[in-house]
Amino acid sequence: MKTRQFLATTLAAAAALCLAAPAVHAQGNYKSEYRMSLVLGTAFPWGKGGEIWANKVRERTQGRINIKLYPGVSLIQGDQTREFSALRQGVIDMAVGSTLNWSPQIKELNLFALPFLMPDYAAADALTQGEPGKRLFARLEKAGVVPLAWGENGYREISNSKHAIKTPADLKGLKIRVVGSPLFVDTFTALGANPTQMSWADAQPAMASGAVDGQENPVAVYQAAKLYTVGQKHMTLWGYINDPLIFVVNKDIWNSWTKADQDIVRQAAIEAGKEEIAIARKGMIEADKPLVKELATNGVTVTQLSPAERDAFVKATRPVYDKWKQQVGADLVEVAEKAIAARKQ
Ligand code: X2X
Repeated sequence: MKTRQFLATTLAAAAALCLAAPAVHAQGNYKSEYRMSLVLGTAFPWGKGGEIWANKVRERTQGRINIKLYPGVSLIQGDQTREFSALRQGVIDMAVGSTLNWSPQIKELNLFALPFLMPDYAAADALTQGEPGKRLFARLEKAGVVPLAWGENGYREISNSKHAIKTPADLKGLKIRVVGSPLFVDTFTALGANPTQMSWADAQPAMASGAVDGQENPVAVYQAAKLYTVGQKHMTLWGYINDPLIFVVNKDIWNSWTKADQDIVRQAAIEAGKEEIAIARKGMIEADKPLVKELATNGVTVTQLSPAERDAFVKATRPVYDKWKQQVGADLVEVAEKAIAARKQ
């Protein structure tokens, strides 16, 4: 009797499972793992943002959407400027990516690399959280991906192994590693430097061997990567560009999820983006800038520019700004300039 009852219950449970399983599949063809691409791993604010997103999604979907992090853009062998194409093609399922790395494919994203467009954090927020951000997300959707939220790599400051940079003349002849977009080559050429394009993976050995003299990256990246150990002893805080990050999902993957799960992934991205921005700015927005102080304890010479000194860099790069305003789209740049002028400080 007991055995029969047990058998009946087991059979009923098995039947229910058989019925339920195809229903789940019909709703969405879920993979056992989703691959998230990142340039920088969890030692950096960028990677932490990706981890926060993945954890929230895993928890809130009870593991239905299980995300694995692939830092070092390892799904595309470290070639960060190919990330956007790989995302579109489905080699990558989702990413927290830099606008700088995607700008070779989406020219409008060069907006953020226009030299000295964003004078402060409020200006960066005015772009990502305002009309320019909306337009850029629409542009990305048109390109076939699903953008969900903004994060931030940070204001990019220049370091080098030779001497303090106080004027554009100090950059003359310095070999500077830059990221993917040709806009960077124009900017550093205008400043009299000798720019060379290189992935982040190649940049660190190049600094260590002295193949390049300098680089530009946020202070948080410089610190976490310990660039003072590869000869980068001089840093100038010029804040010439801010590098936002975008939380994004491949379109086919997105469409394979239920509406409820899409909502969870989007909401988690928005929250993770906010948290990531706070992490990225930590140490830089307090009055005494603790992160900058840390540089000094690592033996780095930190150069702060007076407004007049900074202005010399703005002037020297203005022709590049004007040229690339056309490439980005004069209309979008004007919307951005207006958003910045109207920002709350
Ligand atoms: O390569 C860089 O400099 C980095 C890590 O900041 C980016 O991916 C834009």
